[in-house]
Amino acid sequence: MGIAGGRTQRSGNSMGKKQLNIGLVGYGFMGRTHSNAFLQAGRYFDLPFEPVLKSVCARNAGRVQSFAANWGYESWETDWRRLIERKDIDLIDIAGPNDTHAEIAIAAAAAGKMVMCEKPLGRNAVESTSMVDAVERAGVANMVWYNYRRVPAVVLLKQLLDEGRFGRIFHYRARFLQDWTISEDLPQGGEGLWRLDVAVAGSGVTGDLLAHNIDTAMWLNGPIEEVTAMTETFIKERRHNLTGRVEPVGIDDASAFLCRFSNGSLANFEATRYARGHKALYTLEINGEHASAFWDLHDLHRLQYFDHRDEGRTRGWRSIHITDGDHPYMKHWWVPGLQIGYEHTFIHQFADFLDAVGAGREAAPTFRDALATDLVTDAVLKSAKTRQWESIN
Ligand code: SOE
Repeated sequence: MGIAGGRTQRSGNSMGKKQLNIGLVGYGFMGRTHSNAFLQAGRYFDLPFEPVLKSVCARNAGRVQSFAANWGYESWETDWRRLIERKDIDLIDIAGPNDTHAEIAIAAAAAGKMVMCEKPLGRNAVESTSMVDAVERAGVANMVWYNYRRVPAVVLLKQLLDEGRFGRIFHYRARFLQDWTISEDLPQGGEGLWRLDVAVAGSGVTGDLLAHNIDTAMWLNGPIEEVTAMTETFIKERRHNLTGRVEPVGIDDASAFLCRFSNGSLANFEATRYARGHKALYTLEINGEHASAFWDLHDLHRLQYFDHRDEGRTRGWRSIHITDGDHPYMKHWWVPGLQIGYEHTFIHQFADFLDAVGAGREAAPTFRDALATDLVTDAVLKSAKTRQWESIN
């Protein structure tokens, strides 16, 4: 039969490139999305560095070891301090629960590492400010994983807005609807459920879901000036997984706010984990003088676009299928007509981060950009308490 064999280099694309050694902290849902991005980015994008999955860190030795084996990390650690001390790590990526972000990011920056952090940056703007100070003082590259900025349809919308096609903007509206915490029997705290524990998460849907809506909104439509909000905690007590006791619930289960952007447009935002039937329904709509657009995460490869300047008889909402080579990012993927999904947003974000680092540019959203989002979420939570309009500092 005589089929000849051969040796494989690590990756054709990355041969001869400087290696960039990654140390990941956390191996939950986000640890997996980030690891997939580290593995895939160099296969589809011409990166300035060769990403190397050097080490992964988490407290449970058995599980971190099998995570490392599954994703191809060269080594594993159980103490993040040890990971940061390692001379062979260039980039620390933080994918653990929100209460771990600040301490790890600050220590990583002080050690001169690049830092990437899962959203939200801190549990509140005070914590985030200390993280911004740390990376800026150290002068290290930094970025926060607000991945929905990297959906091709959302990037196309950004391009259309920047080209001025919408004219003056009047309205922006966004929602993030889920239904996974409706049961009273669901405990709070511990692995997988730390999002319900206010001490760990910082807040409920405001920091977890609205933060995404706000990050995208400010990227597309500019700064928010003032907000008025309401929040609700529908289930007031839940058993805590770590103490075994029934304890008060401190997070917001639902959160909605009205706001005014600096460009004069009016907006409303809503997030909840109590919208039965909706699993991760992130929607946004923008209405301008000449055009409107609508996007929906459950149909993420489409942008709905209406342009009033179209000829009257055929004017209507266009459903643009974002799969062509001239659409953002799409030339790196399959052939026109074939879609990509959620995981690709992380791959795009990591490729953009490396490009920026290679070119000596900032990689957005930076820690400072993410702090701007936390200032809005803090104001939303404050306004829900004071029942007053709150301005954003
Ligand atoms: C919560 O369920 C969650 O996983 C968020 O934490 C993510 O940021 C969001 O993208 C999807 O929903």
